[in-house]
Amino acid sequence: MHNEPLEALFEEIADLLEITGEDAFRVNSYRRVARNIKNLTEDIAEVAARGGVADLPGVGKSTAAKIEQFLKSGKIDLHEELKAAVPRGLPDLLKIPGMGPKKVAHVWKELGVESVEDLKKVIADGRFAKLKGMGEKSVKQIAEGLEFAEKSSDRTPLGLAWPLAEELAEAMRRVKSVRRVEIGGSVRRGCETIGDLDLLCESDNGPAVVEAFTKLPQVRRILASGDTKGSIIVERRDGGEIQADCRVVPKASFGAALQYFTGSKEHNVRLRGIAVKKKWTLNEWGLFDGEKQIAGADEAGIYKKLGVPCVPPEMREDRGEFDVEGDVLDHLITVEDIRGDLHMHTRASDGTVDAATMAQAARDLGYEYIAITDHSRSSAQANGLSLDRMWRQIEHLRKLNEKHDSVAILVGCECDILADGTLDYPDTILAACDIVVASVHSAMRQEKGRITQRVLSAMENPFVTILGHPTGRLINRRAPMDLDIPAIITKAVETHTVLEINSSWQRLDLCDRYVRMARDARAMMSIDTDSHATAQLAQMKYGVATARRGWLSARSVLNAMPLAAMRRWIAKKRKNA
Ligand code: DGT
Ligand code: CA
Ligand code: CA
Ligand code: ZN
Repeated sequence: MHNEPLEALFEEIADLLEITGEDAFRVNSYRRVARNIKNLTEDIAEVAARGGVADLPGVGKSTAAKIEQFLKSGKIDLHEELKAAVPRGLPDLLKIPGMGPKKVAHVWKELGVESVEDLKKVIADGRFAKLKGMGEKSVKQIAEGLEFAEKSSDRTPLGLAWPLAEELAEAMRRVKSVRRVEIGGSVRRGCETIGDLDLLCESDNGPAVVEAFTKLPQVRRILASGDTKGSIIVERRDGGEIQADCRVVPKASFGAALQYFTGSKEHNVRLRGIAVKKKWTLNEWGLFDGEKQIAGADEAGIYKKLGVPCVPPEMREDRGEFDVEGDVLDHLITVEDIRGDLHMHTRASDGTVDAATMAQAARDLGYEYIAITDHSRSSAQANGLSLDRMWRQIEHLRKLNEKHDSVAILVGCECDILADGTLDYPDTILAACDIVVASVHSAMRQEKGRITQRVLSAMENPFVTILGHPTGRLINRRAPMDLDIPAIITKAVETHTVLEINSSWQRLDLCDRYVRMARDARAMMSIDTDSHATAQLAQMKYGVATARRGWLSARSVLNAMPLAAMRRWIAKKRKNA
């Protein structure tokens, strides 16, 4: 797929143009092209092959030529020229929350800032704050953003890492002499970000397997190539890169190696401790009583022999998993438990297809029901629906539901929680919906007491079913809101309000630790994709992985309930209206 790197390239061109002071019209035209490429359902290379590039919305002759050049050479001249005209470290500043292209240009021209290091200096010595047009608030925000950017690493989000790991595993499965391939490490544990990919191959011919691994078409660079282990750098879908390790193990040790290289390190330390107490040793080759191997060919056999439950990978974090009751493991939520998706957008607001298309895609996934939850009127940047348009949307969705008998379409909205804690739609509209997702999209930097109170008061509304992406964080890009999470969880239980696990891999919000807290408090949760296109419905597995990391059982997931039970659950809160 060429779309994502090309989208990123056009975005970067727009950023660089803006930094160099190009007029807004030209900058925006590149941003529009980037967005259109992102929303394509077909690979841009295929569009080009059938001569369709010039017909794409917003693409004129010169842009079409740039796309053709990219497809031929992976580069665009304008991009190269712009990069040469702007200091190398400058685009990095754009990654700092609060630093848009205009501000970057400003500090570059006025203070000679050419890198993140330079920016830190001028913030520390106070010159940044004295700059014309820099409000006290934005200086504070940028200083905080800088701190966040330092902490949020270059780890790869799960949504980019997991498909890539599967692609590599699939390729290795086709290698002769490889009998079995499994993904280990943090991907198998479903962690929200990934340091590197870990693959295990069962084979008796290590060198041949390692050689095949280092010759995969995905390889950008080879880091190491030994008799039983290879390390490579592969390209990510977004143009970035990530390391992948491949280890070759014999059949008798495959389970032990899989257990060892799945981790986490902390979980493994505990497990080894349990073995030591029995006077055994556990390592990546097996479980041993003296010289004798007593387990190791399969993973479950090791746990069994040690007398502890076979903990699912997502729970292997040394968070009490060895003392877990069997019941927790029996009911741990799976993707198959999911019966519907309760948060998604259509073309009516900022989605890419209409509700009928979404319903069709949901049916193909085997869902019983979906809720269409487009944005409310204050989300202007997301084309939120005015009162008028929302009334018509309700009517439209009701009719559509009557026509569709294979998937129940619930009428919903994603209603903004405004800065003062009131809701963006009057109760008349909310009452006319079957389901309401309430979310914060603005004024996210209010201080803790205020923003918590704001969310709590929205949860009091009897028509608010689900609190959407509760903390508002974007992984590696935006810090969570400063919320009192225990207070939110308590209120959720008290008011019969559902807490969302937003499955979009950019969000995964609530995160695993908060899911665990909510679960322990017996709050109800929903796992939704917040899809803006049909393909995004498949992101459900990231939310489910997060739920499993929070030990969530299917019984505490609203959209694991059959339709009628789910409706009853929603109705219970509404009775208080
Ligand atoms: P990552 O890659 O940072 O997202 O996290 P992991 O968990 O995939 O870590 P990684 O790739 O360094 O190692 C994979 C697994 O191998 C890790 O979860 C546990 C195991 N492992 C690696 N190094 C050690 C070690 O020094 N001691 C122990 N007990 N286990 C280790
Ligand atoms: Ca790893
Ligand atoms: Ca590794
Ligand atoms: Zn939202």
